[in-house]
Amino acid sequence: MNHWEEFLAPYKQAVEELKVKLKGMRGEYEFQQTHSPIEFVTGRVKPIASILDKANQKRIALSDIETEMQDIAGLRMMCQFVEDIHTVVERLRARRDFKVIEERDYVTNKKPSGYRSYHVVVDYPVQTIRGEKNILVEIQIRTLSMNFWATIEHSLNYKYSGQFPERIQMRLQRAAEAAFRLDEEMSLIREEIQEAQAIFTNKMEKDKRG
Ligand code: 0O2
Repeated sequence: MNHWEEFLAPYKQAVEELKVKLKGMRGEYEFQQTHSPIEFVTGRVKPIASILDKANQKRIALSDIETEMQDIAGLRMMCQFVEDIHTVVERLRARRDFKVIEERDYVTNKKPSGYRSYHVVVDYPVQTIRGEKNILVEIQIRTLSMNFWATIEHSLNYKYSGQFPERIQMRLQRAAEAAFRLDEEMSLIREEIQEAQAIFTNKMEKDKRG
């Protein structure tokens, strides 16, 4: 095992465990046949090249990345409605298997790029053969529409290394505003949508039972 593999092993474990746990939250809502504030959950360990890039950009010494880089282990929780984001954050704060140590609300305070999302940094204890190891994990909570925008912007960022031509920059700003308005519109008809989804789920359950 090389140095990086050994260093990243507990981060991989944390991501795998948290994917199971956070997907489990969604499962619980499904059992209760109530609206789930969680649509889906993804997770990843930051690739080594991205860790090195970020350390370089932010002038973080390699010996400090464990404490200074909070998103080596990252989870994303996607929600249908902006209101769901706040429900999810409350559930995360109430959990006993990790401790929320920092929150960044880019939903209310969007970034200059137009990025919106709610970031929660948690201190998660991983059990290893050498004892407990505490890992920082960043959980990003966002709506489907925020996720759509961020995914597209992230790919473009990769292509242009953050130096967008003015035309693309303007389009991205407009797309961010459109995504924001889409969330607002959906929130206004949230109750109707949730009622329709409940009717649909009940029908599927009845059909399954025959
Ligand atoms: P990747 O590839 O997703 O891992 P800073 O970079 O200083 O603004 P900091 O302290 O790193 O902030 O933490 P922050 O802002 O809470 O979270 C950084 C992560 O949030 C990024 O990780 C992205 O995942 C996401 N993010 C933040 N701003 C933007 C943005 O403008 N556009 C998109 N698409 N995502 C964003 P990485 O390491 O940049 O990338």
